Amino acid sequence: MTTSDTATDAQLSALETRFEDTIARSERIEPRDWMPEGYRKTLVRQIAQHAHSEIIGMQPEGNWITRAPSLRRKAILLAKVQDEAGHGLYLYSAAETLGVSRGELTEMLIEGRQKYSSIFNYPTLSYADVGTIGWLVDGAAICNQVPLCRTSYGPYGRAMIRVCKEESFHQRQGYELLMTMMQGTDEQRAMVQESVDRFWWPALMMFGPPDEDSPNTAQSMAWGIKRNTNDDLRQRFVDMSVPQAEALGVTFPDPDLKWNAERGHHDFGEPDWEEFMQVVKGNGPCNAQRIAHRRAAHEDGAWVREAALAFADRQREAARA
Ligand code: BYC
Repeated sequence: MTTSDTATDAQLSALETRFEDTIARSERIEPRDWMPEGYRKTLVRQIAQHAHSEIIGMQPEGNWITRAPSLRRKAILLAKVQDEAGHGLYLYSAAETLGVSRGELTEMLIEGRQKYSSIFNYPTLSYADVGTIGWLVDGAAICNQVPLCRTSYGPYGRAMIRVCKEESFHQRQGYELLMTMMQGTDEQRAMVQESVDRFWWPALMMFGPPDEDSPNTAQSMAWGIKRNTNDDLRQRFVDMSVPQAEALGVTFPDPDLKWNAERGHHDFGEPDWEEFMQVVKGNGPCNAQRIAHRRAAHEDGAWVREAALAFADRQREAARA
């Protein structure tokens, strides 16, 4: 039942109470349950942004499939990029349970009316970037997404469980690739360090703006959509990554990064939030290229969608006859 149905004030207040109680008990809201319009809109925004990120995220890594250094690396990269497509599809399906279609969401993406993660607007300049994306970008994604397995909206949380399992494999393949390169030549080690230097700050920006500048966090946490704030997850990611960098033999490009025994966490420098805002507004190094590519793929696929619809119509008619 939605608010547009002719519910009396008393019925509406009973529905609201039931919704609030479900959230308070940390139980799940399911597609047919009543939900406030703001909750639905927030979920559509976040799930669509997440789905778009998975699909646009195929581009920077897909760039290297034809130039992988060995058959083994090519097979791993192909599997990973295919997994990202799958994640996009689970997420679009989760969004569809909220009354929007994948077609509408794709239109909104290519018209610039919906966002995708800032990280995918940076270029991949060497094969080491495939490893760094796996280690740091998928690592940041896991940090952000494991708590989302407990998000209050059922279809989103269930999609996240499978996504996180696959992201763990992605993270490990990235780390293993970098470890292999670090055991190679000086030139390979330099490639890894150069790649980590470029991706460290953009990876920290994936968690979103600082909490005091995050307009959505408080309400999303009250509704149990988000389980942690942007800054909490960013800190968790830094603490997790520092020992991994040490084991790998690389450094992060942050002179302020050091262990703070009192806090029991690492202190670290401030990302360039002006750069983040520019990238989110569409002015990053690859924004125009990413959207142009996505638009072309969508337009090139029009005949497939038309053929599938015509086939479905014909089958329906045959069944009727
Ligand atoms: N990039 O109030 P805030 C992956 C926007 S991983 C662009 O804190 P919220 C993958 C935000 O949308 C990446 N925009 O927002 C990995 C909002 O704008 P609007 C995808 C960003 O939603 C490897 C405004 O800034 N992961 O897919 O409470 C390979 C204010 O922010 C960013 C997810 O999407 C950003 N980094 O918190 C392949 C995870 N950060 O919409 C693929 C799910 C913020 O109000 N999403 N904005 O105009 C989330 O957890 C949350 O949406 C965020 C932001 C933590 C990202």
